[in-house]
Amino acid sequence: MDMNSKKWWQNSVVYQIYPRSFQDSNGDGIGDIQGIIKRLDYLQELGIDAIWLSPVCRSPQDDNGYDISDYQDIDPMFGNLDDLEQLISEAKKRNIRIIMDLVLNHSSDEHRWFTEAKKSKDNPYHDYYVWRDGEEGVYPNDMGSAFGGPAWEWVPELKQYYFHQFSVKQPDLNWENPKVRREIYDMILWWMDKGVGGFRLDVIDQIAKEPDLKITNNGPRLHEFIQELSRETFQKGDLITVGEAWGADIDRAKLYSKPDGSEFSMVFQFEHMMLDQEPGKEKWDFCPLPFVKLKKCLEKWQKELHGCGWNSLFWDNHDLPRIVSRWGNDREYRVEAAKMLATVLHGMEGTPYVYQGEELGMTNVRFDSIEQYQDIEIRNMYRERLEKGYAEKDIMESIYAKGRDNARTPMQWDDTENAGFTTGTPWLGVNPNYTEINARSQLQDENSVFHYYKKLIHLRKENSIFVDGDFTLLLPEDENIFAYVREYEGRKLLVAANFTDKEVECPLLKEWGVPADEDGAAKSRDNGVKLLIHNYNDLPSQQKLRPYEAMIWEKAETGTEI
Ligand code: TEU
Ligand code: CA
Repeated sequence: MDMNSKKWWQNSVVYQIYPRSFQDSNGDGIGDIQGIIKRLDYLQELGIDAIWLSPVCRSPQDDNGYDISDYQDIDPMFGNLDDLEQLISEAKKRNIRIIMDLVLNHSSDEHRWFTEAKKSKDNPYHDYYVWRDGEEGVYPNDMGSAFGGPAWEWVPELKQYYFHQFSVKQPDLNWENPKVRREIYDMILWWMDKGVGGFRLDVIDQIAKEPDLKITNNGPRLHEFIQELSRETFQKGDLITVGEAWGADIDRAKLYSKPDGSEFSMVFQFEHMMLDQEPGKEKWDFCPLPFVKLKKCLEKWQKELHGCGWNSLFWDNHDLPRIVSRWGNDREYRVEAAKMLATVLHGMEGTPYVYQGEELGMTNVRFDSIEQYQDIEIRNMYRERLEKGYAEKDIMESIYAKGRDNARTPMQWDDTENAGFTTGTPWLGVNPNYTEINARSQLQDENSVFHYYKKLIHLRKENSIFVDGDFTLLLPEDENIFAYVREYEGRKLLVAANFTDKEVECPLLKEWGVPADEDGAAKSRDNGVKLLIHNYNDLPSQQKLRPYEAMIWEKAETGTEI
């Protein structure tokens, strides 16, 4: 992608906030918008450019806000529209844009469209949703919901079923109906008028569902709908738009992120995120990370989208376990591993996303009892697997490894009660390790994970090679080292990282030209090669990588200054 066609979001870093767990301002134990406003200086310090806000619209909270009952009002638990407008303007003062989370595949069953739709088959809102005639107990087909149980719910008054890919309280919207699409477009334009800087589109690849053909994502009219959505709304502004697409492959991602802006800026694809689950099984049936496969998967996405699309770069979000526990080390090497994972991710081409607490190296949690978990997905899975005869111990281990509440424990601000998140009782338990892992201690420690993220984010801004460079994977078959080169206009970056808790030989460093003195200690700068960032507090070796050691070197063509 050449410089002049670059969009602002290609050189941006986005921070995701899960509002209910970020900062409570009124002591009810639930994070809110005024709490976010209080923390904007912290985010400005980190250096991020936009905030993706998980849903704050009115919702009965069956799926923590991903079940919206009013797309144009704020749920009182988070505040009100004035608070949101204040957030938009306060963030703007700090050159931070606000990205709203749009849940367009389904609404809440408490949305007025659905309460109307349920009244009768000829209600004007009835076909805003997906209905099938039938008889009680005989489902239209055997499709299941992502949260367990059938995807069909019986409404006796209508002698019909409605379709829901997620919870019973999340009826799927019927995108075949042009009235639905028009209402959605008008709502989006209304948000654009309020000055939002972009949108994240929840399970957007599921909107063209075809239940009779058992199609959930990647339906036949998907790109037709998305291109109309983009034309009618996003293209009328200068926005970042990112679609969540669990079913995306390279060809679709090229359509989704086409540089002409005909669909989105980019998508979240999840191929790398599904590598540590048994093939063909659920995420709860986890297996060790196939490291070489991870490298080749990321290499594929880097090379295939270079110059003809755009990647999102993420390890974490509100649905995923925390990466330092998942693929790093959350014990003796937690700090090194958190920094290493950040280095590998932020060195690639694409827009990086930092999930709240990831910049602190926050970890997964292990609550003693299922009662302490709040997530509908966890609770349904626990009940279903217990009924199927799974051992409770194994069920809990699956929850510890892959449960979404791992990412939803309250943000750890300091070592006071409840980590400074709330003066009340937190809606979900605080991870007990907040006394060691918290923002206040890390802001004061220049070697903290926070300051390392701050340096990484700054580095990307200062060096266009991060945005425009191509990608070459090195040591593809190596089981320990993730190394790659970025190249642009005669400059090269070497990213080298040890993904293990063992010290490993790495002759690549010397071969690539890392300078060293006579006893093999690398020099941070010599003959056109410079160390840009390193996650240990001393100089690296030219020969080996210590546990979770990571670094980025820069090399200019001979004769050009570095
Ligand atoms: O997630 C889509 C989705 O499919 C995930 O829930 C995924 O199936 C699951 O997390 C795998 O563990 C989006 C939102 O990010 C999620 O929070 C919502 O629950 C879901 O859609 C329904 O809106
Ligand atoms: Ca609150």
